[in-house]
Amino acid sequence: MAKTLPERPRAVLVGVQLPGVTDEAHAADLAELKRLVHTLGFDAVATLSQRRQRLATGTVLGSGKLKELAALTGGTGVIPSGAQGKASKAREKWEAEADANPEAGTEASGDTDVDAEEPSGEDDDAATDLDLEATAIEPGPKPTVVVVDHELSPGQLRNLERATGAQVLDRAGVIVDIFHRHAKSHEARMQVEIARLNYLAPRLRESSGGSERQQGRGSGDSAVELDRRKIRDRLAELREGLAAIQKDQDQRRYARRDQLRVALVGYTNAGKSSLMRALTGSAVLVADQLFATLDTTVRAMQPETRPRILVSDTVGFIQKLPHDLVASFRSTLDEALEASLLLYVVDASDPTWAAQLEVTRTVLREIGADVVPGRLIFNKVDRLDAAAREALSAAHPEAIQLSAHQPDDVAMLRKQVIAFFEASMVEADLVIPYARQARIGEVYEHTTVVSQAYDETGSRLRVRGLPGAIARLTRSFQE
Ligand SMILES: Nc1nc2c(ncn2[C@@H]2O[C@H](COP(=O)(O)OP(=O)(O)OP(=O)(O)O)[C@@H](O)[C@H]2O)c(=O)[nH]1
Ligand SMILES: [Mg+2]
Repeated sequence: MAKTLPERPRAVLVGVQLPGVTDEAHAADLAELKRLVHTLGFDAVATLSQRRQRLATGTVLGSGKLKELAALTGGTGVIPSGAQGKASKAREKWEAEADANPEAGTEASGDTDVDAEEPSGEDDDAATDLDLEATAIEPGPKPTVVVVDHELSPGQLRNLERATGAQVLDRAGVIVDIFHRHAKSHEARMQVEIARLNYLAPRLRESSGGSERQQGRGSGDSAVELDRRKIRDRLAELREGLAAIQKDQDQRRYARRDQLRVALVGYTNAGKSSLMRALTGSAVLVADQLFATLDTTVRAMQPETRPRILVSDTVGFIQKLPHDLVASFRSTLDEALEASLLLYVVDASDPTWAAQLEVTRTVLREIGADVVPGRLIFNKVDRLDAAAREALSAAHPEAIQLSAHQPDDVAMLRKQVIAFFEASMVEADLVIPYARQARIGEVYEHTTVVSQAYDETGSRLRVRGLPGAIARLTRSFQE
């Protein structure tokens, strides 16, 4: 779907293995970052990894490793001290204040700033820095992008850019950019723009052209301040627009409240959209990339049941999802909150599936959706051998194993979903007065009609449905 660009930018990945992070978890983190970077359209041509007690405050990496990184990208490997460094620190301080109080913080001056150069010793303890591997790089032009697997402060980001001469992105920045590219609906685009502006605002700086800088820092800061104000206005505008859309959706959701709803939730790339397609016959996007889906789609399960069962496809999760993004997709996830059944879709062929499931559970717990009944679905078992499948069912006998690509498996899942709803249904009698026969369709929409008889008051229906739906129908026909 994405156009192939003539030349993909080359990127170096940077990761620090902190105490308590196992080799496997660290490697999996970097492998996932590589996929994210690839989804964004870059080629990851080298990975620089270092074991440290903590992230270096100035540049994440120790000075030796930083030089190694700069050698790959053609940078100096040091953070220039002096005017530029000071200005940057001043801005950093000012921005930190502005973050704490968005309405204030224009008057900070650079006079009392310390040098931007990282204090030697403390963060550069050679004894605690271990090179995990020699840096191998694929042959070709010098990489122009550095992607760090940690959240960078605006100051760290700038220091790294100065030292490497490359464009620097952190993990959150990569994810925000992917969301920005993949958002399709008006709503998703607004949500992503809010997250993006929130992410970018503290990272704003004057253009590196130098003209502003020559005019003195004061004018540079006010240019930034102007941009900031624009961002604040735009954010207010977006929030207003979003609130209007969401009101609309709340109404639509309210209209669906009596329907049987099941939501597909899980880590990105687990196969949610594939299952959505298979269960509903809808043409939602399926792609071997991260965050292919950003919009919630709701479709009736096919072949259609009476009453219909609605299936929703939702945005995928990832570890270290930027907080703003989670917040902005909260309304999308309301879909999951309102479902009567959650299908936790797991890519069983991914060795890190358990950690991925934990991430999913954590986010859903945060929005309060953990009280919704759920079933664990091991997808992609076509990639497992018999022994692995057996081990999986021994450890998780309650889970459903399937492949979204296997029609028989999907038919079995459909039956299980129907059985779930059947189990929570009750039988009741509804009397529809002759004067209200025109609305009899509502009964068929929300319940299964077992039998129908007529008497002097109207038609008498024996129905099966969810207790809530039956209560509402009874009330509505009595009024
Ligand atoms: N082998 C195999 N591949 C599968 C299966 N289900 C999905 N896939 C593949 O996995 C990739 C991701 O599938 P999607 O359905 O887009 O995953 P998703 O969970 O919707 O991902 P996001 O929308 O990015 O969160 C695609 O390349 C699918 O073809 C399966 O059962 N077996
Ligand atoms: Mg999807």
